[in-house]
Amino acid sequence: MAGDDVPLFGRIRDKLVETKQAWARDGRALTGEAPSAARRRLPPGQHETMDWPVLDLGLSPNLQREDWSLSIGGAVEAPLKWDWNQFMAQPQTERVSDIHCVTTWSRYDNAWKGVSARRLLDLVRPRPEARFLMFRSFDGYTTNVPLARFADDDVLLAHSWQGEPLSRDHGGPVRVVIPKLYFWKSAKWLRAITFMDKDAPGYWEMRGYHDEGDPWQEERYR
Ligand SMILES: Nc1nc2c(c(=O)[nH]1)N[C@H]1C(S)=C(S)[C@@H](COP(=O)(O)O)O[C@H]1N2
Ligand SMILES: [Mo]
Repeated sequence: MAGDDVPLFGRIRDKLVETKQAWARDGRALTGEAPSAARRRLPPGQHETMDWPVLDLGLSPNLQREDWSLSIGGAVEAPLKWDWNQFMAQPQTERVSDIHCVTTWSRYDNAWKGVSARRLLDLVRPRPEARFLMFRSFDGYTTNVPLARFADDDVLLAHSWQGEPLSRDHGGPVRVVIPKLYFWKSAKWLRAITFMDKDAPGYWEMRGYHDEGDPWQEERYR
């Protein structure tokens, strides 16, 4: 009869309750940490670092500002090409944001200055079919992002970090900064942006990295 199970079930349940009561008495798993502000800021699987690691393919182009230019084309109404002076003549935007690298380090409070993605979009006017972008860099690197991610108001084409010109190692003269995606999406030594109606993988996306790369969803690999 089913009734036979009741005492056994009752005993198991009592044991669980006892254990839980004991944990409550001992304050088990209490860390004494402040409410999880730090954890809300740190995506899953990441740890905070104070320095700023350099990560790239090992070919760090030595570009003088005079030799640098940025071409923007593809599915846009008004393609454009900026040299350094034309780029710097654009309205300048400052943003402070966190870096999250897929290799698990995060670096807080990076002060960037540059031209906002919003400004660029106002000028080139993506066609209705444009849904993705490809960044192309002077070292041959490429990476793709959805247009909706690029259109975020914290996205910059940055030339300065913490009030200083962006160093060659970190992508100077100009790099992309997309704070809400893993840092491999933030192309260094930016050379061109192509708007596309269809998605296409970039350098790491072809090698097993996730297509979108949202650190809060832990979209590291495909
Ligand atoms: N042009 C270019 N951009 C690049 C890369 C690269 O190899 N070439 N590496 C990406 C990767 S994997 C990361 S984690 C970040 C590292 O940027 P940092 O060296 O400034 O930390 O740049 C990204 N942008
Ligand atoms: Mo990376």
